[in-house]
Parts: sequence; structure tokens; C-alpha cells
Amino acid sequence: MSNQSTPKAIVNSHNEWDPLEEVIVGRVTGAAVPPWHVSLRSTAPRHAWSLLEGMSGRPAPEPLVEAAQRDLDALLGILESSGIEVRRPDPLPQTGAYSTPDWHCAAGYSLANPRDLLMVLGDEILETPTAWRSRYFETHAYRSLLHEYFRTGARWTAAPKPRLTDDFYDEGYVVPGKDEPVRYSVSERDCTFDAADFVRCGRDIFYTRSNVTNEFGIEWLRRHLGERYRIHRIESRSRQPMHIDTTFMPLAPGKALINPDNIVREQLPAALDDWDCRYAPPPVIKGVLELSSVWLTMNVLMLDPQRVLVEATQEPLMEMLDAWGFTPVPCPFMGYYVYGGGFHCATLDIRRRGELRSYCK
Ligand code: ABU
Repeated sequence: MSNQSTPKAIVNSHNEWDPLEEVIVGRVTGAAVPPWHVSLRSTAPRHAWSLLEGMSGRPAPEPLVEAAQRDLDALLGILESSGIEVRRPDPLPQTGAYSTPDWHCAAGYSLANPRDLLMVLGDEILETPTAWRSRYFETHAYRSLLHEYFRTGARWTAAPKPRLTDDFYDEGYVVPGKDEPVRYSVSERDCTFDAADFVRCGRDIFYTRSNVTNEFGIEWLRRHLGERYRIHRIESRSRQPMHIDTTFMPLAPGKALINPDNIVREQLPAALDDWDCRYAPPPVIKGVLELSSVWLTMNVLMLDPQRVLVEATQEPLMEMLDAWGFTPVPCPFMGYYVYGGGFHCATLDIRRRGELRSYCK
């Protein structure tokens, strides 16, 4: 490999809204129900616990895969017909067992949510250190793409791989009650964070502390980013926090959707004082979600600062966005939700047309 000149990077994305040119979209085939573990209990809704425990580590049921695949095909169609280059992870089955020197895991999880473990910051693509054993090797499915992006000039980095030994987790964890202080299933013995606990607004990055992202992980990322970025904590009232993109979702310069269950608008960081942050309307959910809260409905994807992909049955959200000056692009996605992700989770924007700049005071 020549070191004489670095080609112009394919990877270039600084925020959640610049015009989208290339995107990775997840896969729903080859998935497993993640093995039952305290890290799952701390994030999955209580009503789903016995089902998840009963199906622990088994292949995802075929009818669910088929329904999710129909939604995925609709999403791929919209992206491709919008002239956006769509890339896919390798079809690496997640159903096999594996071990490290410290533990054994009966299966992986899925490739449905590329947003969770890969973070794009300008021309850098960063593998993040997940707290879920069932996702420990998930980014292997992105190796071909990562090699290609590196060869074409991207900076490819990986945070330190955590050991995830038994003593990293709080086996006695119970979900805190509404008025109790938040507690987490992961300790500070190791450095963990998911990319999906961070959203990018140019030089300002917003994050939530969660059951997958600990203080050690946040500090690691802060030092890694250095002076070029400022990172701001968003306090969530969620009792089972995991991932910021159902709590605070930037849509355009100075505009963000916020979750009325998790956010007190007046407590948002001062960097957002000039922003128009509006509460998302109540989700329209038929059936139950096993791996997420109902707020996947606000997990939208911006195609550009105007056009926003919204789940097709979310009339209240589409009306609200339309009245706010956006152009909602409806796409069925309720079948995909069973994998714990909406449009933002199901995608990873590799290239958006734009540069690094500041959008906050
Ligand atoms: N992966 C996003 C799930 C977040 C939530 O349950 O709200």
C-alpha cells in the first residue's frame, strides 16, 4: 500500500442533516435473539423479559425476519431512488456461539443497526467498545467496507476492546423506579460506549450516559476527540437508557426533536439555548416492541436538511414535521422495529455533502 498520497476520502460526515450521498444500511437475515443477560434486562422493556429469556440465543423467528425484510426493501428503494449510494455489511450470520478467555456467549445479535457500534466523525470511522457480549464481534461484518474506506483515505480507528468480565456487570441490578435515582447495569471497571449514544452537530457532539455507555467510555472519547470538538451531556429521565437517538434527535441546523418522557427542555445544555427543540408527539404503535422503547418513532433519518424519513403510520409526527417546515418521506418500518432500531439506528451515514462547522453558541 503506497504512503505517498492519500486519496480523497469517501468518508465525510459531520452532522445528522447535510445532504446524504452514501449510507450503510443494516441486514435482518442471520440474526439471533440476543442471549439473556443483565445488560439486556437493563434495556429491554419489562413486558418482553420472559419472551426474550425463553428465546435466548435462538435464531430470529422467520415471520419476523420476513416482515422486517419487507420494510428494509422499502427503505432501500427510497434511498436508491433518491440517488444515495447504499452499502451493506457482509452477510455474516450472528447465530453461532463464541468465547473469549473470559466468557462464553451462546449467540450474537444482528446486523440490523450499523449506527450502534460505528461512529463517523468527518473522515474518521471509529469502532466503539460495546458493553454487550452478544455484539462483541459484530463489526467483523463491516470489515470489507472498513478496508475499502481505509484504502480510499478514511482514518480507521478502534477504541480499546473491553474484556467484559463478569465483575464488569451489576448482577444485582434492578430497573430503578420512577422516583428513584438512575442506576446502571455496567460499572466503571472497563471502558464502554456505543456510537448511538452520541449525535453529531458539527463541532458539538451530544451524548447520553446509559446502560451501555459509562463515564470511562465518555472520557475516552472526549480525550480522543481533543480540541476540535465539544461534547455535551444530555440528561435523560429514562429508567433504562440506551442510545440518544430516541431521546434527542437533531434534524437541521438549530432544530431537534426531543422525547417528552426523557427530556426536560429547560434542562438541555446551554449550547442548545438558541435551538428550537420540540417535543415529539406520542408514538402510534400497534403491538409491542421487545428490544426498545416505543420512541423508535422519533428515530428518523434526514436525507438532507429538509427531507426526513418517517415511519409510515406516524401521522402525528408527520403532521408536526410538515408544520415545522420539513418534508416527511413516509416508509413502513414497524416490522423492522422488532430489531430494536428505527431509520437512524438502521443506517450509518458515510458521506454527507458538507464541512465541519459550529451550529451552537
Ligand atoms: N437502539 C435504540 C433503542 C432506544 C430505545 O429503546 O429507546
